[in-house]
Amino acid sequence: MIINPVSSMKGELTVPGDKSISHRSIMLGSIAEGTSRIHGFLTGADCISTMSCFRAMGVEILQDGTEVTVHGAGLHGLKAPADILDCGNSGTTTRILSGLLAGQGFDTVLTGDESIRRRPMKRIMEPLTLMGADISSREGNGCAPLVIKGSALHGIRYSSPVASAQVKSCILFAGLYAEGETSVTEPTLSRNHTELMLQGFGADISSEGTTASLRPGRKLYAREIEIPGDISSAAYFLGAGLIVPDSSLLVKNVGINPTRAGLLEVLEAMGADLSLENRRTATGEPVADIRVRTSLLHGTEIGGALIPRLIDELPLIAVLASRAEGQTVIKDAAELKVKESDRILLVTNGLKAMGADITATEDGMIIKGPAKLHGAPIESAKDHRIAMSFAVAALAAEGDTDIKDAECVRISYPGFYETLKSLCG
Ligand code: SPQ
Repeated sequence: MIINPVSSMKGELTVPGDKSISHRSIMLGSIAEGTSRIHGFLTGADCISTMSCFRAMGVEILQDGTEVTVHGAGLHGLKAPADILDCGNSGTTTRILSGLLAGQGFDTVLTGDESIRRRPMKRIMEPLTLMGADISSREGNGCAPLVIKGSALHGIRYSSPVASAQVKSCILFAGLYAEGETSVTEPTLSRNHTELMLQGFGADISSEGTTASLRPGRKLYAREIEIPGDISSAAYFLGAGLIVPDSSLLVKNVGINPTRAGLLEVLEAMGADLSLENRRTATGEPVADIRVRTSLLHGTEIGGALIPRLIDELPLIAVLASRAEGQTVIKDAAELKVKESDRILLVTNGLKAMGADITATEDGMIIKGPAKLHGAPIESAKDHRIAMSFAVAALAAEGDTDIKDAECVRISYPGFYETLKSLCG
């Protein structure tokens, strides 16, 4: 995909539904009693993978674009799938589903694409094993394919070494099937969509600081869910609106859950002309319209508890930092190395190729700006966040940028390039 620079970006847009919330709505809807109606579902490949896995376990799910109806099978109503469950490219599906499957009355095997089969699964295998689960890595390398034999589980108090919503959610889903209370404490708080949605479905769950505790035994009840736009998808348009000259964009209906919205704090710290309008809530999640205008950005420091609140936005932030005045330091973000790709490596290589002054560190990046970016061939390694971040860089660069495997944006944002084009002056 060749992307050319543009002279301005103007207009309004909505972005597709939140990926994390879309996954969880299918998962909880499937094990609830009754019919859940989901509005604004993300039709990206990752969420379709989750839907296919539950259909394979006998759940009736009807989809009409972004409207989805899930006929819940109840907590104990899932059926043994006839085949291996394919999680595609989705770490969220693989990890959370493993927790849910550990306590079923049947065995399963979970796998996914090449990227998924390289991503670390020990982080979920260890706590699940402590709960009494029988889960193993078929190749013995701590990665998928995962073989899960349905077992009797018991609750644990788990102190997670990593701030990860997938690890936390995996354990909480297993906790629904365990005897006794399950609690997970994280080093710093990760996104809390699972906790909010479990509560909405009627589970007995509470949160205090960085600890979430779940007491099993209650049935879950179907509900109506309105999914807000994904802030991780909105991020690319916010970024483009800030670094493309003479721009003004309004991104409507964006989820701004504080455990997800670290990006907004960083943009403000970088001097962005950004405002939040029309604040409201949608099914327990805070939502707003976000307006940005072209801004002279300056460098900042990003680390600590902020990292899990903007982990998926860091490639885009690095792009913005390359156009900002002064130095930006991103630290405590070693998790970037175990996403769909090694995002530290790919961001550093790509931005260097475009003329930026960027150095990879063990747990992040140091970027000195502002650089005059120029077009270059960019390796996305089929990582949707890399492809979209460099599409934004390309708009503010000189000359053509060629993004390899650009179609991988379908994972989280079908129609991304079309929307981008429609806003370019
Ligand atoms: O699902 P997947 O592939 O892990 O997706 C990513 C992404 O960039 O879309 C990460 F690669 O988002 C994760 C996110 O990084 C989605 C997620 C969730 O929905 O619970 C949590 C984060 O991962 P983690 O490992 O920090 O829990």
